[in-house]
Amino acid sequence: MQYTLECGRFRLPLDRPLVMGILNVTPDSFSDGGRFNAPERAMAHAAQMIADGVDIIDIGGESTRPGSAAQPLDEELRRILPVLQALRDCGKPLSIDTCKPEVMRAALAAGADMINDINGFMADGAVDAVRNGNSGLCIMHMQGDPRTMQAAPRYGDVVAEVAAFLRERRDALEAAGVARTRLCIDPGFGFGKTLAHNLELLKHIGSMQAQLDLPVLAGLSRKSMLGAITGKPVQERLAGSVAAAIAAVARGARIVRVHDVAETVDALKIWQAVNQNNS
Ligand code: HH2
Repeated sequence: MQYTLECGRFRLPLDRPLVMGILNVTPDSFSDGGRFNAPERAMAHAAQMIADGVDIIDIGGESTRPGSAAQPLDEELRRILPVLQALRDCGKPLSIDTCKPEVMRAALAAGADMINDINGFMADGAVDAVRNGNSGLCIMHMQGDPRTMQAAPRYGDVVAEVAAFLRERRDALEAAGVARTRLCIDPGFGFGKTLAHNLELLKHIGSMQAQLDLPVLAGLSRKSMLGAITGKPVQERLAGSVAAAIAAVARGARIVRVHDVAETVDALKIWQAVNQNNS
């Protein structure tokens, strides 16, 4: 299936897998908290990601790692807006990772190209905040909330339940007037899921994408499911993260959200070269 993602100032053909680079401007994100929260350091990190071949930059001002607390609105805006403004003309689409409708509105007014909502635009006012214009929208599934989601994730059929949620949110956004070409979906790896749930979802990316007729974005980078498989702490999950990105793309994912852009871009180039020469 050929997809194109409307993404604010950009139209992104998804005929090759795209790399969304993570720019966390938080003091407490699970793998890089505190490293890029000063605006100059965030800018330098963004410049490096661009040099490394990133396709979309995802700016986050609130950590959503398991157990993290929500940020006050003012603080999230204070973290995000200067970086968004400074990067506005960097030539790459800028995504904002937020669940708050007020942050969505402010970010779009300041020129963000995409909104990435781990809460699937469920907050009161979230759909209204994004319905106009042509920003890209990523709808993610999460069971529970970041404070409690890893306590006891439970599903009857994880793939069917995640797909049903994403379908309901797709339909809600479309009913509000959002064109389908603005949407992508994300099963939300690690967001209220055990290792077995995550693996089941990873295996079914292709069928979910076909059923919902929307491109899948997959975020596996450095996550604890990789630690559970390899036994490695968060700083030693580079190889696992690259392998997971390739596994997701091989199952059909069109966008991968990663910390390690250079390594992922190289791995995807190899994967693509081999795939283009299938005989
Ligand atoms: N994962 C994280 C945050 N946002 N958005 C999408 N669409 N998909 C994901 O899998 C996803 C996401 C968590 O990772 P990270 O940003 O590195 O950490 P933190 O939430 O601690 O800032």
